[in-house]
Amino acid sequence: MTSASTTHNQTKHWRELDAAHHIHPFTQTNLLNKEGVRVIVKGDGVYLWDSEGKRLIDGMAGLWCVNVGYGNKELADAGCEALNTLPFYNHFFKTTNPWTTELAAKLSSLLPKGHQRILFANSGSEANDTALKLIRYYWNLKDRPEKKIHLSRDLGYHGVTMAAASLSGITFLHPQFDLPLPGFEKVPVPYWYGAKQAGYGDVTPEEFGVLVARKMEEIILDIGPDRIASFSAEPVQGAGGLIVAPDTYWPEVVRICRKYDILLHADEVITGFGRTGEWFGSQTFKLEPDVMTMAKGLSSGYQPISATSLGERMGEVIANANEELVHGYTYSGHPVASAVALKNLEVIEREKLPERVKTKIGPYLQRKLKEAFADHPLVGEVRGVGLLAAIELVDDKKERRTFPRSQDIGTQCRNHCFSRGLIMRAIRDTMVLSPPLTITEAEVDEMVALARVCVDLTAKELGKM
Ligand code: PXG
Repeated sequence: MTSASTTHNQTKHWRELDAAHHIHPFTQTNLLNKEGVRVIVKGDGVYLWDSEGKRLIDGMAGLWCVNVGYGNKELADAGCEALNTLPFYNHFFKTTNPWTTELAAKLSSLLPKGHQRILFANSGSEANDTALKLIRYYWNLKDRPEKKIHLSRDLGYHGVTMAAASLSGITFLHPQFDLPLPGFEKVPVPYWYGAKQAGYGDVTPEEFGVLVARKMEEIILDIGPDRIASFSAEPVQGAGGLIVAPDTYWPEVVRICRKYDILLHADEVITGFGRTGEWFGSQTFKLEPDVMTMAKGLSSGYQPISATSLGERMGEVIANANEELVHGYTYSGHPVASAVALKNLEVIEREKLPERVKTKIGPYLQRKLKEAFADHPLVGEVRGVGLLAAIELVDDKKERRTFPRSQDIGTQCRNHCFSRGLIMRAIRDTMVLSPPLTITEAEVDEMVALARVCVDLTAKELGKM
């Protein structure tokens, strides 16, 4: 048998097993099983290989997380060393381990001022659940039990547990599960490109930023500020469509939170660890959050680990409470995940990846994308910050009008990408890139050239080119 047919038979075998036994996240199982799943077998740098030997350039760093790129031996070795030394022990019984304590201290040194107390969990959703519980606990300890409502934004994504999904403003996350839970309220999204279509009129981004913040304030006054516990937001909205707020938005929102004594929760699950050109998106956008949540880039995705950090205000109250904190997971501060995350932070720091994103490769990607898609008939806007970028495919550029959802142009474009060897995420009709922070200029060139080919193919199918 030739090796090509061997690999083909292996692929077939894995597809059959997967179809029979594996239910995938965010996937229509019966459709996927008919089509057959793609088996990813290897990663190196910014590239992945599937079981048929096809190479893909991963423009999404996995799921916005492989910040140091695939195949980093230092991270693998750090994980192996912990696995061989202490594969598990917990933190429940007055115990800790060297890797988790070192990680907590290292992370504290990198976080914004005041964030000196950290809790660990395993996923972004869990970190957000933890943040919400601690926000409630904080107000209970402060004798303000009426402060219970959690505000967040339309099109926000905060995960899938009962509370994190309730906090999310992507509404399709809710109906299958009778969510959101009571006590979760939404405020508008600072999505300027969609403002005209959403009925805000022909406003400038600066005007729009203030307008959206004012709407938030109106909602707060309607509910009653005394009932509102917190406002949760991603510094840049990721899964909601890579939405970068206009410059006028954050200063207003921060002011409003302070004015009404609403705790500010920055969900840094995507924006953390160099992605926006600083260690944290909160620094890029000057948020000064009371609580922060992190996952993904904390370990560059090499191990499941997440963290919730408390600013001084919450940290002091919670750490000095005269009772047990009734919260924690079996795997909170897992030694192997902690060892890998600790090494990951060392690598990001030593390689100066946030600085590289801010001064070199981030501006390079943004410039190359703008050049490649300037005046493209299908592209309404190229936007982004650091190594987060979006190419918005639109029906009518002048009116800033999108295609009807039923046409699903984004998926059409994404299919071209996969078959040409590029992984680019489609969020509605917005094509998104979030590559490893280690990507080279030559690899950016390759990625942008492929993206152009695939958007051209989509435009031709639509008769726009
Ligand atoms: N907050 C943010 C901002 C996220 O982006 C989560 C929380 C939840 O993390 P976990 O680890 O529980 O998944 C996320 C996750 C996508 C996509 O397709 C994005 C995420 C997860 C899966 C898919 O864009 N973000």
